[in-house]
Amino acid sequence: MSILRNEIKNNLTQLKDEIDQIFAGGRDTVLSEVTVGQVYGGMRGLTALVCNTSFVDPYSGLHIGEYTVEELADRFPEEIFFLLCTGKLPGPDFLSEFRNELNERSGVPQYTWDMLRVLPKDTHPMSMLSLGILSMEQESIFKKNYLKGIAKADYWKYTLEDALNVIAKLPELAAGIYRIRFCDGKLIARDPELDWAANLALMLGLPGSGKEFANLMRLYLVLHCDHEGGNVSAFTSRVVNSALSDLYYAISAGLNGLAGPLHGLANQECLRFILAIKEKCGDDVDENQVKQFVLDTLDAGKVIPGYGHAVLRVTDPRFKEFMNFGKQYCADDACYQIAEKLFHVVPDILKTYKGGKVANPWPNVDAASGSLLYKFGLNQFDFYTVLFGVSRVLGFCAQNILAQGLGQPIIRPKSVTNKWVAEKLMEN
Ligand code: NMX
Ligand code: MLT
Repeated sequence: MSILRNEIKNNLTQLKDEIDQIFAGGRDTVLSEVTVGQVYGGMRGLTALVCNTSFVDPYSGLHIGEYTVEELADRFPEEIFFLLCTGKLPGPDFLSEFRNELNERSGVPQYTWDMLRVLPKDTHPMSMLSLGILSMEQESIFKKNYLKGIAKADYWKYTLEDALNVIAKLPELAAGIYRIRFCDGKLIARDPELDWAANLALMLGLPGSGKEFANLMRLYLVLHCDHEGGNVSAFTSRVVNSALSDLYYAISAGLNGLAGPLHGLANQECLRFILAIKEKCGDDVDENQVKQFVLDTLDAGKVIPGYGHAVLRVTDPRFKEFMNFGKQYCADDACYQIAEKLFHVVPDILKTYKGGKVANPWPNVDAASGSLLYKFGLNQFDFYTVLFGVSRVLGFCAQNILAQGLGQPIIRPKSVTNKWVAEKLMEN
């Protein structure tokens, strides 16, 4: 942990210097103007946040530090967490130090399991994940120390403690939710010799899952880790933590946002969509049939899951990485092939749909991942967003650690009424 903590400290020093220079260069410089359309339109395109863990370029996608998705796809999620927090990839000693750290902090409390086991049988796994994290809130190191009195400059250190405690328990918690909700409820013990993703793969206990599935989990947990600061879940988590609600509250809140079908739940919707095509048209469905299915879906007033994005204006590089994995391991799989066919037909349809209103007709991260999980026997779609959540917690943690380290204030933008806007228009 000392390697990580020292490097976060160095990163914070550098970020603070950069901010000092920015402020010296013009604290009052206008970065972005806001239109009436943006105020009523989900603040799309409004530049009003700083997030130093990652950046999404509309045309080249996610960048973490200096790296693109393509450059990070072979890494371990643990290394990505280090990168999110420090701006650089770790040296050779980090992984073993971090594994020891997580081993020491692992172990979901019995009261969390007891609580999860008494929930109604049809509770959504995302509710279970969010509740599972929230149930451990009273363990927060930040909260305990805040009550005793700590210096603002040290908030990030206690936030880091909470982050490590949650990250250590996450694979166990997620896999346990799967076993309780969809299997016989018997939990599988973690293996202290394995990495974070391989442990998750092990504890899910899918019959016949081997190295390839562990590799898919590793890729999955890398690709979903962070997507700058304005996406629903990360922003929610940051807003909650900005009130100094500890990370357990902030993570649970962020996960609640991720559970929406326009955000993280789209991955389960994508597989449902693919299976509906398969059921209607069979395994050998041709592109014309896929096209018709898409048009019928749009005519019914529904969105095409896995397509479109608030920021991206190209095919999501994360989608490309999943498709590359699929080409290698699932090329003959009917669901993977339907995902490919959708990629061939959907963008052209969305380009002209609603008079070209869809800002981005290209696939996002969710369009392919479900078909790969399904191929490996993970056929409970309700569980897919939990995997997204396990990975995205890395981003929530890193964003909040850095924000605390930079002493960022409570987030509280100004809202106005229709009357106020109308009067403003009259003035112009
Ligand atoms: N299928 C049909 N219509 C769409 C789609 C789509 N995939 N994407 C956008 N539109 C519509 C959108 O509903 C809106 O229509 P209206 O004005 O009638 O309400 C219009 O196009 C303009 O929306 P955009 O500005 O293109 O998109 P916005 O930034 O508001 O929303 C998404 C972005 C991602 C919410 C939207 O593209 C969508 O609903 N996609 C499908 C769901 C999805 O894949 N979500 C996952 C996103 C990634 N993630 O994991 O979080
Ligand atoms: C994400 O990964 O959070 C999604 O692509 C949504 C977003 O960035 O708005």
